[in-house]
Amino acid sequence: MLIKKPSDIRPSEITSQENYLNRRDFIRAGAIAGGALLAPGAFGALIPEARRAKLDGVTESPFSTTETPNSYDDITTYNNFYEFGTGKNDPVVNARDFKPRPWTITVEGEAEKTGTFEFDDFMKPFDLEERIYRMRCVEAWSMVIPWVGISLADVIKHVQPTSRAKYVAFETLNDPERMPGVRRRVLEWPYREGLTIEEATNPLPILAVGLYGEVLPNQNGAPMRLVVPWKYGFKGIKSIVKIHFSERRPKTSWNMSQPSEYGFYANVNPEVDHPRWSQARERRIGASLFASKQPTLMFNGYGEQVADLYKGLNLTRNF
Ligand SMILES: Nc1nc2c(c(=O)[nH]1)N[C@H]1C(S)=C(S)[C@@H](COP(=O)(O)O)O[C@H]1N2
Ligand SMILES: [Mo]
Repeated sequence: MLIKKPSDIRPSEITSQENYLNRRDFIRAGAIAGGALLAPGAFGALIPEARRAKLDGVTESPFSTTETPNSYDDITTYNNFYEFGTGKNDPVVNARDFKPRPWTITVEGEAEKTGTFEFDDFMKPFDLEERIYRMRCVEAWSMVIPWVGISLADVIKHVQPTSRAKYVAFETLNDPERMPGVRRRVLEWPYREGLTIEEATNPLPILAVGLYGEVLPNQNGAPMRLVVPWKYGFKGIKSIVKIHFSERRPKTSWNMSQPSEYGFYANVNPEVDHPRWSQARERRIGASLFASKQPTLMFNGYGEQVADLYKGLNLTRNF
């Protein structure tokens, strides 16, 4: 079993959830007593700025995998983030001095609560959860990552898409001053990604703001990036500045760049090969050099949660 169902949650996890809730009640009571001492919004997610700062009030998610996470070092030194260079070891070096503040998130298109929000204000209504998810890159390697994030479905519910919203699109910051990689046209900037509204409101996707209980490192997409665990890693767009709701399918970066190799859906599927290599097996980063590749699971092992989204869809044609 790879994913815990709510019925499998260990008592220790329930206890920690209860402690957390008690703690929140406590903070609430203190806030009433202490009045103006607490900033407005102190009940919601507060993301500190400092590098590697601890995140407060994080609950454990029942959606986590029970697999052992990769090391902090693996997760933060072997990255894809073309805005900071195309080599796996480039982002950790080139994003070191990137400042993910001040930061705004623009919500636009087919939704009721559109506008441009300071990052802190954007985060306030939501709860922070740790979710340990498997990530499978299209390059046939994988990692297990203890993200901290907010539920994308919660965000979408909050901004109230109109009935015309069939897709949600995301864009990364496009700033050649702060991101040396965008001075080269290796992709058409800004980096773009998108999901159907059904995919985006599934309980699994998160907007991650942390890693190993700490603030998200720049090279992993600070201050906020998408994580969609049943899709190839390139759907997990980093350093998001825009969320757009639309009736029509949005353009996505890798599909624009090489449409025959990268589709819109990008669901992890061991049966549909990349045109230049097999997708049947994966190499777990950090495993012994002598370890053999492991078989890749349909939907990265999240089929029980997401297979219904694609009923009747030809997954070979819609790759
Ligand atoms: N803006 C942006 N987001 C991006 C990328 C990128 O180059 N630019 N690379 C993607 C790819 S291919 C992968 S595998 C994951 C890697 O995430 P990680 O470095 O946090 O492991 O980020 C995705 N998000
Ligand atoms: Mo990737």
